[in-house]
Amino acid sequence: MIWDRRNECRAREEVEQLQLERLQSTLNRVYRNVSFYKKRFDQLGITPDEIQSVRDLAQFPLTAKEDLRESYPYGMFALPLREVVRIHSSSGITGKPTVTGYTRNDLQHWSQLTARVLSAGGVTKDDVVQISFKYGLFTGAFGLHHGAELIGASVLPMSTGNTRKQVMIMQDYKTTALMSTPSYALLLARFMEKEGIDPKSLSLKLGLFGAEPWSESMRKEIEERLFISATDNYGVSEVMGPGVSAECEHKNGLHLYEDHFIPEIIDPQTLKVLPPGAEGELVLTNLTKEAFPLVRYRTRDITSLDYSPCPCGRTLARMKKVLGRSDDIIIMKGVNIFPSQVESILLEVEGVEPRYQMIADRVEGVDTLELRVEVNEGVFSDEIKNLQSISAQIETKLRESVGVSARVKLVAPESLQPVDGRAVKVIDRRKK
Ligand code: DLL
Repeated sequence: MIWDRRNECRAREEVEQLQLERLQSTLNRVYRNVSFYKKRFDQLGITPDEIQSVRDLAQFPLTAKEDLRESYPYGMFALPLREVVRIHSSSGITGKPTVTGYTRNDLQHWSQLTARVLSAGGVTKDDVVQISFKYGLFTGAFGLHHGAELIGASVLPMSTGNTRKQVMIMQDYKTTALMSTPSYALLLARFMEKEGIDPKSLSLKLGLFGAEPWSESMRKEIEERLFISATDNYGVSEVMGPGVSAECEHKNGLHLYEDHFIPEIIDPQTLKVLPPGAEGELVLTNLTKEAFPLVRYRTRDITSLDYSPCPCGRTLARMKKVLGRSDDIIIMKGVNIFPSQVESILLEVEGVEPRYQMIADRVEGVDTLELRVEVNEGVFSDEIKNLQSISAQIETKLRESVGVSARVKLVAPESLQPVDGRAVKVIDRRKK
């Protein structure tokens, strides 16, 4: 179902006209109220009035996560805290967290956006939605929670952890839609298999997953093991949280809510804007945010944009499924390794789960790569011979299909600790 037909199905010229008007007002606001932007614009000798078309945005400076860290915590807010009614922050796996604020209007927009996500994923007011994202400073749970209530679904604010209880609630309260990270969905599937619970005995029919990259093979695995239809949704806390883009029933790219965000794809090296279809880094500009609007924010996520019509009727640009962040790619002796490549390999190996962590290090000047992989419960207590054969299989597949040598270390089920319910897939100690 389309939640907001007027805004999700506009003609392209209308989308661009609306974006232009909102962009002019956003640029004026940040120029007046955020000293960081005033300084940047002045240095480049540009003023917000120079915007004549959406494409002129490319003349404006990019904003990076480091800029937000320098203004930590409230330096880049465009309004005084008096006007701010909610504060969230990102987990800060890679340093100090970044802080984001919302006015009352911002929260209303956010709920509308996540209601679009849920509707695109098939949720209606007849559904019982279990939100298994962490409630707290992380944007995931609260953002989706309000959208689900707006739709009129019955919301179970479960948060993360306590898998046994999650499954019990799912059985007893007849959950029909699960919202979580894809890796948590797989963990639930594994738990049910271990406990002899048949997923077909549940009422679950939909899974709306996001907050971390997951491949098509992972989607297939989750759909087959939980007997559900799984869709992807994407968001970034600095620009809003969940509610930036989401897949519809066609599962062919995520519709990006262009009436609230302008997407651009840039070459991460030259920083030049790339044409539709080209793969590069996603850059987002807020169009409606009052408390904390960002101009050309570098997400570091690698994707491409497709403006062709979708059979669902939405006219919004679609972004390709994000398979990795530019800073999650490990480069070993010149070979780029995406976490999604490792995930696909692990899904082919019997006895292990696609729950893993890549650790790159430099020992006496030589780069080393260790791949820690969680094995299934049954396999963990198996003979050493079997474990060795599993490690060897993974090492061979990595060498043959990715072209890198890694030391594979099999670890106990659930021993790789997530942060905010999200798997930490890459640790690069060489960067220190
Ligand atoms: O993860 C917001 C969110 C919550 C989105 C729940 C969807 C569902 P952050 O904590 O700021 O915000 O993390 C943002 O997570 O730059 C991507 O690298 C990654 N990410 C988020 N969604 C997806 C996705 C939330 N669907 C960062 N596919 C982003 C791939 C994703 N990566």
